[in-house]
Amino acid sequence: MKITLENERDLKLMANSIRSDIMEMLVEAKSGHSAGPLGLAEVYTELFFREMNYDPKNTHLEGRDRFVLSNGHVAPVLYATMSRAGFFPKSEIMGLRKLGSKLQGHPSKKWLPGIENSSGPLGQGLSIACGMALAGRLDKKTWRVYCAMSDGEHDEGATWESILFAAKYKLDNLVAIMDRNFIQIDGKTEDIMPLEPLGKKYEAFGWHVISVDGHDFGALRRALSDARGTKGKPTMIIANTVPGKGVSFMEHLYEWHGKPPSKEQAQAALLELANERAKIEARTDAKGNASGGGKEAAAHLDAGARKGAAAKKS
Ligand SMILES: Cc1ncc(C[n+]2csc(CCOP(=O)(O)OP(=O)(O)O)c2C)c(N)n1
Ligand SMILES: [Mg+2]
Repeated sequence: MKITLENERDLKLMANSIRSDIMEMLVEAKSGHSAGPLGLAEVYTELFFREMNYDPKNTHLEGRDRFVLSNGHVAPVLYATMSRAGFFPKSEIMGLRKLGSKLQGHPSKKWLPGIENSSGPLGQGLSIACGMALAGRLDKKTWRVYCAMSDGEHDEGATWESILFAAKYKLDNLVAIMDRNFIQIDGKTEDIMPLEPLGKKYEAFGWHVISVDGHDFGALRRALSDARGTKGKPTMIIANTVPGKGVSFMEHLYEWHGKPPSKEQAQAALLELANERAKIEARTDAKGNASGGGKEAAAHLDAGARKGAAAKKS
């Protein structure tokens, strides 16, 4: 059964837990990507704990929505989210990048149930998502396709071919969510290969475009609902995110694109995330509840950021 979180406070706690998991996985693996995954915690929480229809225990469920990850290097955020969502036990996340593990450095559908497409080479996900969306339409299915992409992979020509294709076939069962964090592997996107005005380019190609703060659950919710109601066009949600979000010494720096934290840096990051968690926990929601619903999810919120304090001593 899918775990659904409706309460903003529970969603924020989940994103915070996912960030802590990412730091724990990366310091254990001693390699991997920090900035992109940290910046995507809210987007993945919104997609997996509110928006998409799926069953983590029945990954071949015919009517499931299809999640296609294009920028496979952000695997840590996907794995942390999937383990919290119940696809596999949290204890397995420490297998990241280890030989024989389900959690390869880039997601592999061969090894991890629930992965729809293997990824790593950038610029391929949108074309895979287009094919799935067209197939779903031809088969008169009601499931939708969610394609997670990055800004840097717009340097790949194949991305633009699939943008054309999706518009031509009016794939309104397809929504792409772009991690617009303005960084790529070795610099800022606008220095390496300027992309702006990116939203206008998509519009000119025939897409419905929505630009949102990628850390705002309300805005993400509205954008996804807008996409569901849009007919005759694919939708691009440009999620403006802060790379490295939540770990102050990583934020906005492309140098953290593909680097894991050292042991000391991970301890500092986990402490910062634990402090943020305490602040979220202290807040009440609009209705004055300390926490609404999300009991099953709360069971998953055990280790994660709470380990921050413990990490201080090791
Ligand atoms: C086809 C291809 N070319 C190059 C790479 C190497 N590469 C891995 S990540 C990356 C940067 C892409 O930018 P973006 O996805 O925006 O990175 P982020 O925001 O996560 O730092 C590059 C060039 C790749 N994976 N695939
Ligand atoms: Mg980027």
